[in-house]
Amino acid sequence: MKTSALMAAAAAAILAAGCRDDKPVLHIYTWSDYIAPEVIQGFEEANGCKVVVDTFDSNENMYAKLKAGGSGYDIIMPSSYFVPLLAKEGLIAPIDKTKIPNVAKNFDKSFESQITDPDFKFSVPYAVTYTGIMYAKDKVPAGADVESWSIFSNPAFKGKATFLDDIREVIGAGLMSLGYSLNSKNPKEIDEAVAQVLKWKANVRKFDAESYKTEVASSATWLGHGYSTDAMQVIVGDEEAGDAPRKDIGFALPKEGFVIAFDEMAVSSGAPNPALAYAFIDYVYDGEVAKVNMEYNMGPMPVAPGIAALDDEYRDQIVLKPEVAKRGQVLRPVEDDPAVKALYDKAWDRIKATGGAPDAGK
Ligand code: N2P
Repeated sequence: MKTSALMAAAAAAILAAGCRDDKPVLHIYTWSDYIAPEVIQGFEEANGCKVVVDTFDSNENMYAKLKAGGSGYDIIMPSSYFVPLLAKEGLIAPIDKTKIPNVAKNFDKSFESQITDPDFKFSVPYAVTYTGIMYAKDKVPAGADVESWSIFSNPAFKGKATFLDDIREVIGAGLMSLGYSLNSKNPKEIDEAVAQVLKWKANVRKFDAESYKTEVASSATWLGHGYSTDAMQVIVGDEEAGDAPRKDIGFALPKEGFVIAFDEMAVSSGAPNPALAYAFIDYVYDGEVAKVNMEYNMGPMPVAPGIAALDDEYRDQIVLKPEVAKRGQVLRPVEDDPAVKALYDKAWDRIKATGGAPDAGK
């Protein structure tokens, strides 16, 4: 081979290996541990691009960052209930449905009642999480009911419990434990929910929405208010990463009610690369891609052929049984009503400022 041919071959090899540094970039702003690495890699290879993932731990923190002008994101993954606020404030752009044929083809309509924007005007549903209680099985005292929010006031868990650092999740748990709607706008009910959470807070070490999963796994804490996906990822383990299944960890969805929260994919109004954003949304609605993604994420995506393709052992862990699902309540928007938002903000300030177990975070 002549030198020039050699160099051309080397250049071709570099291109094929994805080593060009002038590749287009897709910036995604999402929750932690929420997209399978294989899915990211598959998308990069199919589109000759690079994907950069940045994470947030609550809708409020995501919103604050976007408001402060910290964008450069193409895709943002707010919870469904938070989409109307982002749309109202012009932070996300209307969806061009002509660019995402897989969505119309593969969307599983049985999820329609759980989302806020069933016409996909501003967002396309990504995956659903259920909020419950992740726990270390051997630390639950005999007779204690871990399928009830009241476990948070059991003195056996003093300093060993954490709450999500999330206003709607925490106040919602208080509301549901009292038999009220998760989406209550009633000041008296919200007040009672605060009192309930403050009772639990005597045991609570900190508010945290990301590290609790490894803390329960390592016994640093024993009870974590948390997301089904996080807990199931730990319980099922990750063979490839060398993480064995954890039979000693459980996840319970309280009988008084639990949160059903869809997270969505929205295209940022200032998206540097909207074409790649649409390509990604369409890609994750492919049945085979969705299957791989769900078996990593451990939460259902509303992608009918993906759900149909799940391996049986995973389907049982990912798709809720109807008798369990009916105890859940769908998180709905209250944030777009300024008076109700103020009520929740005040309640949250009181929760954060009062009491807590030793070294409880404020
Ligand atoms: C974190 C998942 C968060 C989902 N891994 C919030 N609905």
